[in-house]
Formats: sequence, structure tokens, C-alpha cells
Amino acid sequence: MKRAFITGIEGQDGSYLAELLLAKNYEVHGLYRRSTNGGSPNLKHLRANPLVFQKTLFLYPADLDEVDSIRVPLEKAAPDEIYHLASQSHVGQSFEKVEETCRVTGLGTLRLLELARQLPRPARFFHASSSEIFGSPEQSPQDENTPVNPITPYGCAKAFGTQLTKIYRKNFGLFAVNGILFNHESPRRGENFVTRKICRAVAAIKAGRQKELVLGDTSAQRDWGNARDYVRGLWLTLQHETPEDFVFATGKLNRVQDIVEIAFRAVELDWRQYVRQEAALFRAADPRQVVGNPAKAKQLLGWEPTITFEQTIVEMTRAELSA
Ligand code: NAP
Ligand code: F7E
Repeated sequence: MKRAFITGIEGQDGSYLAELLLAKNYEVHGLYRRSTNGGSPNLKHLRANPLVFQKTLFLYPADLDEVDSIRVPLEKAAPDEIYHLASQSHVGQSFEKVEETCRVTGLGTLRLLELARQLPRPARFFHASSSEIFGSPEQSPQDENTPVNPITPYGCAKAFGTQLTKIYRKNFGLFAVNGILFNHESPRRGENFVTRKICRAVAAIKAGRQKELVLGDTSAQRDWGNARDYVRGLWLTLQHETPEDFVFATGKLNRVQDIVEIAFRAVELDWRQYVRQEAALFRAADPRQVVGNPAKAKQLLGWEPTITFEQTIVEMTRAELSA
């Protein structure tokens, strides 16, 4: 039985990855943020399952800011594979919490790499990097060789972690890889990301509990995939024979406006009656033309996205309606 260690296990990706690994017969050890006290709905079903919880799934409160809170469970888990997913992951908030974002997302990655290097039995290490490391790139689509040039504090913190992951691979011989992840969504997405914000609002408007939906720049474009596809990709990177970085993306651009139209269409309402933009919600800097080329992941890992953008938005809207 393989053992995996996941930071950020209660987040969107952490919870799907835990399910995937348990289904593959792994023993899974995960860190959740101590200050939120294991309150996320994403893992509730696994915590409540007596066949799984404390049998093959073990959870520990921790903070990436406190190295001992990571060291003790990591040494106890003695993992074969480490998936480092914990992060202050909101780009907009990174402008208000610059120092915290760099500490948690940047230095937190350094702390974990250093602990991984000191483990008596080597473990394979995955770092959740981001398309935000590219900033507003001149080359489109982006791939593993696109220059790193972040324009947001979050992107800068991820660039630091990405580069250190490469350094630990090249200089310390760690099997350490970056998955350069483009946006990916699901009903478990945090509520302040644009897809979930829109789908929640549309369901609330349909139910008569909300009157309008206020957004920032609805012309903004992203390469949006589905989280379940992407966690399969993360796992594949650590099964590959050599440690290499991989882009995970769909290669397709859509607008925030497209999310609005799909979600309102799913509940048979006319978006024009409910949506307005507000300048205060526009970001100081917002990457443009961020679209990935996943050819390397397809060629070497056999990875391809299977769930479309439209399917994801409809699934998210329906999940909000039934919640
Ligand atoms: P997420 O839902 O925000 O999950 C991140 C988790 O990290 C949360 O459970 C959070 O706990 C935890 N965390 C935050 N600060 C922490 C701290 N100081 N100590 C310990 N844990 C802490 O993010 P996700 O969407 O699953 O993404 C997974 C990873 O991929 C992240 O590193 C993200 O930056 C990266 N990524 C995501 C995307 C995407 O589109 N989803 C794209 C590119 C890269 P709380 O629940 O208590 O906040
Ligand atoms: O914004 C625009 C916003 O916050 C998407 C994270 O997972 O992906 C994610 O970061 C776009 C941006 O995600 C609103 O300006 C308009 O252009 O959903 P988001 P993000 O910033 O792309 C990257 C790859 C990560 O690594 C991150 O961890 O939508 N937008 N109006 C809005 N965004 C929000 N949140 N709220 C609005 O009202």
C-alpha cells in the first residue's frame, strides 16, 4: 500500500485528490489549516465514513507558517508521495495580503521542500504551480518553456516556489515536479472565485433570495478546466519515470461573460436583468491571454481533459440549486 501526504487536503483539489488516491488503495495523510478547524464541507463525507477515517485517511491540523506542525505528521506518515497543494490561492486577495501570500505560498513551499529533503526515505514531491507565474505573457499559448514573469503577488509567490522546486530537483536530487495549473473549477471551488460566485448567485436569484450579481471585468478571459481532470494529472506526474514539469490546461479561452450566460441559461433566466459590473471589483493587474498548451502532458502522461467548460458550469449551477 502506497502512502501519500497532502497539504491543503480540505481545499478543492486536496479533497478530490484524497478521493482518487483512496480509490487507488493509498493510505492518505493530510494537513488541514488549524485555524479553520477542519470545517470545510469538502471532506465531510470522508470524515463521516468509519471505514475510511482513521483507517486509511488520517488528518492533522497544521499551519504552513509553523514548521513543526508540518514536520511531525510528515515524519509519522513516512510517505511515498507528497502533494503540496496548500496555499493562499486567491489572486485578488493577494494584493491586500501581500506578505501573508508570500509567507504561506512562497516560504511554505520552501519549508516543505526542506523537510522532504531530510526524510530518511525519499518521497516524490509535487508542487501546485500556477499559470499566474507567466503574468501577461507575450507567447500564446503558454507551455513549460514560457518565460516566468509574474504581475501579481500571488504569481510572484508561486514563481518562487516553482523555481525552488526545480532547484531542489537539480541540486539535491529530489524527485520534485511542478504542475503548472491553469484555472480549474468544480462545485467544491472556493466561494470567492468567479465561477462559484456566479453559479451561487444565479441559484440564489432563481430562488428569489438575491436580486443582482455584481462582477468585476466580465470581458476577462481564462483557460478554465475541471478539477477532477486536473487531480488525475497531478497523480500522473508522480508516476512518470523522470521528474519533469507539466502544464495542465485545456488550450481554450472563455470569458467571464460566457460563465454568466451559461449559468443563467441553465436556470432559464435572462442575465441582462440581473448582472452589472463595478469598477471596485476590477483588479489592479489582471493577466491577459492566459491559455495553456498541454501537449507535453498528453504526450508523456497520456493526460487529456475530459470535462468541458460548459459541462462544468452547468454542474456547478445545478449543485448550487440543490444546495
Ligand atoms: P484551495 O481550495 O484554496 O485550497 C488551498 C488549501 O490550503 C485550503 O484548504 C486552505 O485552507 C489551505 N491553506 C491556506 N493557508 C494555509 C496555511 N497557512 N496553512 C495550512 N493550510 C493552508 O485551492 P485549490 O483550488 O484546491 O488549489 C490547490 C492548489 O493549486 C493551490 O496551491 C492553488 O494555489 C493551486 N492552483 C489552483 C488553481 C485552480 O484553478 N484551482 C490553479 C492554479 C494553481 P482553508 O480552507 O482553511 O482556507
Ligand atoms: O478570477 C475576473 C478576474 O478569482 C478569474 C486561482 O485558482 O486561477 C485562479 O485565479 C477572472 C479574473 O481566478 C470577478 O479579474 C471578474 O480575470 O476566479 P478568479 P484567478 O484570479 O484566475 C489561477 C490560475 C490560480 O492559480 C489561482 O489560485 O475573473 N473577475 N469579476 C472576477 N473574479 C472574481 N474572483 N470575482 C469577481 O467578481
